[in-house]
Amino acid sequence: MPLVRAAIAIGTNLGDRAHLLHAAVDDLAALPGTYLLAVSDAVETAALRVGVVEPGPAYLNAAVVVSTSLAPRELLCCLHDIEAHHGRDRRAPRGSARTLDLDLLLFGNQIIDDRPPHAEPSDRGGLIVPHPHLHERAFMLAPLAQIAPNWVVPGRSRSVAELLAALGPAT
Ligand code: A4P
Ligand code: MG
Repeated sequence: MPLVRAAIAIGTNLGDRAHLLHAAVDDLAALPGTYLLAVSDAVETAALRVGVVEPGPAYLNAAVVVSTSLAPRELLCCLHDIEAHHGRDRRAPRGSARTLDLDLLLFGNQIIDDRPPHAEPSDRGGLIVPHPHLHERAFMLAPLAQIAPNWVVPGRSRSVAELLAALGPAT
């Protein structure tokens, strides 16, 4: 596989957040065929409510850009392995506090949707890239804009910095 640039979001709001964030960056850098290109600052953000669970403690969020020879699905599996290694409990309801959440935001200029046919947008499983909420979440866009402001988000024809600027102040 040729090297492709990929953007990954890190979120943590349970446990030793700063340690978890740094450990996740180290683990990403150690993935096979993967090279760390840039890491954003960690930003503290109020928990955004997702699903039916009440928002928990504040998050530390960050973004990382890597160059990788992994295929998108392989990379997602690696992200899940890193989450599990750091105590992520996947049985918890969606939106629950989590030690570590690693989301694949962008993979080159690719648009990917490998969910099974007839899946609802809210169904778990499968891979969707660009991440379906990237364009509307400041906690994803702001760290990524620090390190990759000019990356044009496929399907939206706007850069990360432009999408961030278009968000209202309440997001
Ligand atoms: N999946 C599909 N596409 C992707 C992708 N591009 N990247 C699938 C990662 N995963 C992807 O994710 C659910 C399923 O999405 C996976 O099985 C994968 O195959 P998950 O990580 O298992 O579950 P989750 O994180 O609880 O659900 P989800 O939908 O990722 O939750 P959200 O919407 O990401 O909410 N507030 C602040 N301030 N900062 C945060 O980081 N995060 C959340 C998590 C809520 N509020 C937050 C933050
Ligand atoms: Mg996730």
